[in-house]
Amino acid sequence: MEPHIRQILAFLLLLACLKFAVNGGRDAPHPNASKNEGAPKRPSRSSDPKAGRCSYTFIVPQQKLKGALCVSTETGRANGSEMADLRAQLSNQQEQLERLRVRLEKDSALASEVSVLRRESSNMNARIAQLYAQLLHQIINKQEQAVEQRRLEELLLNTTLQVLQISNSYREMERKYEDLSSLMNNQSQMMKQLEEKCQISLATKPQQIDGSECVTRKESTESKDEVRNVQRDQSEPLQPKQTLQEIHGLLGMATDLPTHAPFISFPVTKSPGPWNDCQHVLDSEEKGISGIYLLRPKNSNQLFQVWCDQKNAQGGWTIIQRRLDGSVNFFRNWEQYKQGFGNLDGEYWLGLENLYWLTSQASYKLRVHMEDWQGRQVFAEYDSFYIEPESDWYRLRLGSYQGTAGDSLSWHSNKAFTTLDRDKDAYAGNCAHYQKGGWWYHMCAHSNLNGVWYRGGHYRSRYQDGAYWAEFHGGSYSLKKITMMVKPIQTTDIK
Ligand SMILES: [Ca+2]
Repeated sequence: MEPHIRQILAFLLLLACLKFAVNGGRDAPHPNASKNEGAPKRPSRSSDPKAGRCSYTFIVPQQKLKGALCVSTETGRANGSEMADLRAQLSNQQEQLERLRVRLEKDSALASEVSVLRRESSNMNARIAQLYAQLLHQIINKQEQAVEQRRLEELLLNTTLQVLQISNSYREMERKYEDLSSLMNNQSQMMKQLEEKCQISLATKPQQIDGSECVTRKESTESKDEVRNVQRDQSEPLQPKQTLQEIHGLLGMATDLPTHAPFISFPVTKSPGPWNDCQHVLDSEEKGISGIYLLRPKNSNQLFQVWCDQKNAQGGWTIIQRRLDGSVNFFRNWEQYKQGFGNLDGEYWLGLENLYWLTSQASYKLRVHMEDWQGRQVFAEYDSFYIEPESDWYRLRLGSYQGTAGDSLSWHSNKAFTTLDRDKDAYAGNCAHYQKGGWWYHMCAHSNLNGVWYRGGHYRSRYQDGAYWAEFHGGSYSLKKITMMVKPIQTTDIK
């Protein structure tokens, strides 16, 4: 038992004793009561003159009692100092009780604070759970972003690899181009050496030269024709006084040259010519053989070479323009379109001046043969075709259309020829600048057969500058093969 509780119990016992003492034992039962009634009875408050002696015994714990313990009421009354002590103790006990009560109140305040803290703790837990969920969400997002970033990195890597491959291919093509250029230069030098040898042999042994080798300068000067030769693309112009017959002879001597050279090819005919046109050749003993022939239109001094097509559409066709591999640049000036350019066995433009003289000697028809990148072939034929002289800017005159390609040239009939440096079209600007070619532009073109040769057909460009025929695949489709050819109108053509 706690000491203070024991003290309290002792105090209460003492207090009861004191009360008894103060009452003077008046409440004590009469000694004879048990004899009279035989049962205990609550003592009455009547005063007893015989009272004054202690008739109760108090047992105080933790004390060894010896005999009866008597408390004299008189003694209690007389002992005031003890009362004072008891009051002081009572006061102390009350103060202790008061302190206990205060402490108890403090404890209850602490309990309420603990409760508040518990609620706050619960709120904090909820908040922490919410933050944890947010953090988890952010982590998941970051993982997704990391996956996306890895995917983009892989894409970038693949693109870089492709660029490198393209770059390597480009370098390889450049190297091949350089090889071919050097081969071409070597063969040009070889040709020059052969020409010099021929001239020396002509000077020393003119009597031994026959038609199969060098044609004598005497024969060449007799013709007094200025040769208008279709020059090889990006090659040096030939000497103007050197006749084509001389070249034929030189080529005859040059049979030991490498035959696989891609840029060099020579006339396949042995016919000396000159012929009026390819129909003239067809009507002669050379019929049926397509190749390069020497022409000189009637009533002209114009001497030039062309490719004769003796196979397609009954033959007799003089090729005036051809596209097939994009090897020749057709974005040229007026003078080059006038004189002609390209390779006779490949892509070339005959030249407006040659074309003028050619179509002046008779009535000609024009046939345009085209092939797309899927191998589909079509043609457009005009039953009349000629051009005006240079004084009228080689104006186009065209007859009626027939064919399978659709008519994309009649719109250009009666229009002057336009190049980058000579604007004769009806458009405010220069159509040749936008279409990147030379043509009988109007405002500007339904056909642009001298435009840029784009590989693959459909092309992307700022302007419609491909080699197109609008009625066949439209203006955004660059054709694969194009041939423009003329042939004199024969009596069988007239219906
Ligand atoms: Ca113009």
